[in-house]
Amino acid sequence: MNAPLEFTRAVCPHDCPDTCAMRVTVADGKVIKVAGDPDHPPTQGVLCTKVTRYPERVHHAQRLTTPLKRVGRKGEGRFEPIGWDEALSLAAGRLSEIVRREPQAVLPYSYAGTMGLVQGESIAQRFFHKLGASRLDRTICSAAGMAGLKYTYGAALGMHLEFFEESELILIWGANPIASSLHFWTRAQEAKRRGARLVAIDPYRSLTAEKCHQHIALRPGTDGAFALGMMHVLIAENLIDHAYIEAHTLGFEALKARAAAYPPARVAQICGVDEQELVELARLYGKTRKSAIRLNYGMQRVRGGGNATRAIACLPSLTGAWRDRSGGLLLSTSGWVPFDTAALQRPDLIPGWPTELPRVVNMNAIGDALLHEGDASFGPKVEALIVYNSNPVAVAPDSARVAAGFAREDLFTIVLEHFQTDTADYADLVLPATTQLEHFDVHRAYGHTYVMVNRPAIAPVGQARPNTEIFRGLARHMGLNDPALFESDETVGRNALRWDDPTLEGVDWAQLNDAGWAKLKLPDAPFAEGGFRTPSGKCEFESVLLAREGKDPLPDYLPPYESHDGSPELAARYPLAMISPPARHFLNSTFVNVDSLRDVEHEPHLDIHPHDAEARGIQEGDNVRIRNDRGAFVARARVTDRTREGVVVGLSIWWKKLAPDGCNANAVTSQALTDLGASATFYDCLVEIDRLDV
Ligand SMILES: Nc1nc2c(c(=O)[nH]1)N[C@H]1C(S)=C(S)[C@@H](COP(=O)(O)OP(=O)(O)OC[C@H]3O[C@@H](n4cnc5c(=O)[nH]c(N)nc54)[C@H](O)[C@@H]3O)O[C@H]1N2
Ligand SMILES: Nc1nc2c(c(=O)[nH]1)N[C@H]1C(S)=C(S)[C@@H](COP(=O)(O)OP(=O)(O)OC[C@H]3O[C@@H](n4cnc5c(=O)[nH]c(N)nc54)[C@H](O)[C@@H]3O)O[C@H]1N2
Ligand code: SF4
Ligand SMILES: [Mo]
Repeated sequence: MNAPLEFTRAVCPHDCPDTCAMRVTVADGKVIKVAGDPDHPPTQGVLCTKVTRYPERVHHAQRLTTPLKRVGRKGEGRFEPIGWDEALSLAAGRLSEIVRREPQAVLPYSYAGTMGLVQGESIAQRFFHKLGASRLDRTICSAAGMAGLKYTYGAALGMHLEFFEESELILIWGANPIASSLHFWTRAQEAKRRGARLVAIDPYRSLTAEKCHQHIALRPGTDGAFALGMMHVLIAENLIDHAYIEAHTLGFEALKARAAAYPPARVAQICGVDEQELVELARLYGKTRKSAIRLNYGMQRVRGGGNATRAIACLPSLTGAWRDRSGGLLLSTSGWVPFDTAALQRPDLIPGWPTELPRVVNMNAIGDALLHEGDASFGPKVEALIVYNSNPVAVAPDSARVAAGFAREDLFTIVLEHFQTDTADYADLVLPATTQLEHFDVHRAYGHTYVMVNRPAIAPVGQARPNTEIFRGLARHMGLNDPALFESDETVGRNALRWDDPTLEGVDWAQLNDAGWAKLKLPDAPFAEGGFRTPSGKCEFESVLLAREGKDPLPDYLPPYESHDGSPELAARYPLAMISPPARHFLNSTFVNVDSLRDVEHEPHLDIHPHDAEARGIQEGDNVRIRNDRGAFVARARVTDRTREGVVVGLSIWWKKLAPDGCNANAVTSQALTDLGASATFYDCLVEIDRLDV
């Protein structure tokens, strides 16, 4: 007899701008199907391929179901099951001993394995704050772009997803929405059907770029110059909105002088693009009223990523594109959400608050941090590391250093996970965590303007526990008794939002829980009448805050650290620029162990231009070694003009232990940081390639 079906509303937890509403079908306590909710406007009833396979991930034979204690060497992956009580006592004992001597020797490491506000940084942060642990700067993804927006608009604010359908021109810039933001792509296609022109600006002919009317393949890391070149043309040809500039911007004369230094001929040379193509794009942009930019994070993973974001963010304010709801720019909408960070994370629990705060460690330099012996400027050596919602041994740059750090025998490492990842292999203790379908959460999005609630659809698999419950358990075993550490998930979630904010007018907690989502009340065209959140209230071409910090207040082009312009000697040894953007069927390193998805991606590939391949005797299907001074990894060559000459592309991020040589693209990426935001520079990476004779 068929088991009765149950249905639950859930939210896709992944680090993706779309934050879809899901409907989960359960039979006999097992998830049998997840589908997109047809009633949620951004989702429109559709999930991406990856998440459609959620039941396979949740009920995977290799889900971690009990706490595990390491019995082999670090990295070897040999563990034996232990009970929760034993695991928590063991962890509490070690952590208490370290905290008594030096609280800052404890370091959390986490990112966006789940974007949930509750299972992300709520009880976890409160716990680390209470201990006085080191703080982590969570900058691995978007910090340069976020800083660029902050200095220019005052916050991470942008256009509504929905109105791209009405745009007449869409620049899809450093973005590959077919892979990484499907629900934006649906809108772009609708715009295309209505006659809009789509232009991709990307060094690689991505799945998206090949479906646009035009593809401008600039060199990686040269977007700042490209945007300044567009400004040059817009200003020289008077394709700008003087009234908008006068009323709603700051520093036009200074920006004009800066853009004057970027004539199209110079820019064409920097970017490796056709001069005429740049000029014509600028004209088209200036003359089209409803012109929209879908910027995404692919263009800011380089040294000048923050400045480039600023330069691009100035464009719609120069042309007055903001006047229409279908004009402007979208990088992130997260700043619209009335999010109460202090209530959620309780920084006031820090013992020295607010004057004596623990040191901050930038997550992009986790390799160096773990290998540091400690000194006056770095602070104490890291002795305990607690990893949740992240897989740093696979995703963090300069992987050999990261793995060496994790391999330290005197480092006590706890990993909260669904699976035995590359990182979990280095743990002393692995603690099994619930997935989104097993716990409660509240979500905001960075690609649309809804807040959402996720309800558990099934009981925890095995002995898995929500992150919050694990941190509560650690706190209890350490004898901590602050009530803030023991609040329920529902209470934490409710307090994550500022309910008195006008954007939530007419919505209350009960209603949000019941409906599953609520749209924030926002103007259709956010900056039609100005209203930027900068110190001046204007779009700051010339940034008041940057000037105050003693930095260049105007956007500029900074060549990549690793490029022919930025480091000619290095470029002589390592002439190819490598970028490693996401593979369509993985989400960062999540899903790599889901067989049906890994089967589609098949094996690690490296796309290389025919000229570069020929110069190295490489043919389609050859195994190649990609190397630089930091390390090397192996992939199967695909000889293709999808990539421009001088640029190689390794779609990512493979689990190292599922790759043929136990390495992935992060073997060669660097720990250097961006100009603004101290973000990662994954796509600022020179390499050389050799054919392997096998
Ligand atoms: N399927 C899938 N979806 C994902 C993810 C995933 O791993 N897989 N990851 C999620 C996460 S965490 C994020 S942050 C987003 C990332 O998604 P996006 O923000 O779209 O960023 P990327 O995919 O890194 O890069 C997008 C495009 O930028 C191009 N690019 C690289 N360097 C440059 C450059 O210097 N200039 C320009 N103009 N373009 C450049 C790349 O070739 C790529 O096609 O996607 C999210 N969605
Ligand atoms: N070479 C290269 N490297 C990159 C990038 C790139 O483009 N190229 N992209 C970078 C970017 S943009 C990002 S955002 C980072 C992403 O890096 P991460 O944030 O580390 O993302 P994932 O690799 O998806 O790993 C998330 C892990 O969290 C676990 N997880 C999910 N939900 C939960 C939960 O509720 N509880 C617990 N305890 N665990 C959970 C998952 O099982 C998964 O193993 O990678 C970066 N690394
Ligand atoms: S990964 Fe993105 S597109 Fe896919 S279901 Fe989740 S939110 Fe939607
Ligand atoms: Mo990301």
